[in-house]
Amino acid sequence: MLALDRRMFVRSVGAVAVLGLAAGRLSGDVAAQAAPVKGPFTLPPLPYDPAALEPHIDATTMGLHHGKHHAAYVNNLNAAIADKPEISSLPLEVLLAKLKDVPESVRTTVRNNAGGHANHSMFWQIMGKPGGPGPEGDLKAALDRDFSSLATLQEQFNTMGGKVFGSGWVFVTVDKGGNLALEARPNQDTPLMDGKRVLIGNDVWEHAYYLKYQNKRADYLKAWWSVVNWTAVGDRYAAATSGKLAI
Ligand code: MN3
Repeated sequence: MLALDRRMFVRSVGAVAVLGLAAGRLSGDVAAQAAPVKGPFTLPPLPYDPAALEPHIDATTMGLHHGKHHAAYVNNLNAAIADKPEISSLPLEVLLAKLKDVPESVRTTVRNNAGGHANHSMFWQIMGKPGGPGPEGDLKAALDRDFSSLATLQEQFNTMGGKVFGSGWVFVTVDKGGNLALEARPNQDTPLMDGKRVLIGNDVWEHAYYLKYQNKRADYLKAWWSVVNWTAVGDRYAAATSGKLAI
């Protein structure tokens, strides 16, 4: 190869590598995603069109978030437990509550990916087309009792979400008595790891909002409330108080 050709070759390979990197960044942290693995866990379908949450959450973000990020958590979880029959038949919420019993060689992988699977499965369910009804009935009474008002909860929730350093989630948990509490967790950790139940949670990883909101996480946190499906949240509240809420 002549020196000039080699330079051209190196430059074009470099350009391809840069393009590949850019594409990988655009689709998030899933550039190295493995081929699909058969396993007990499956990606639940998005219960609405990816554009349904516009203009608050854009269709591109939703498509990548569900079809790439969540899919990768499911796939990685299935891969991690493929040869671990002692844990592969456990329901997701049990697996997360019993992480200390998971073989150490895969414990961190299970924690991250089972957590990611549970968190996102909850997340899609509690959102929907903007403009639906607000909290009603027992749920509204619990919000007013434990946070004095929905507006106060939103303010405290957004403040907590803004303080998550790096990637994580902010949650409202619910116990069997219907009591609500706020907490934040790093990475894909979830209150399910402590046997608690989640009423709602918001994803403050940059992949959840960066295409539309860039560094303005506070704007995303504020806008997110417009797509909370309070009917679905009310159903989760009823399930939690009757001991039937799994994840
Ligand atoms: Mn996410």
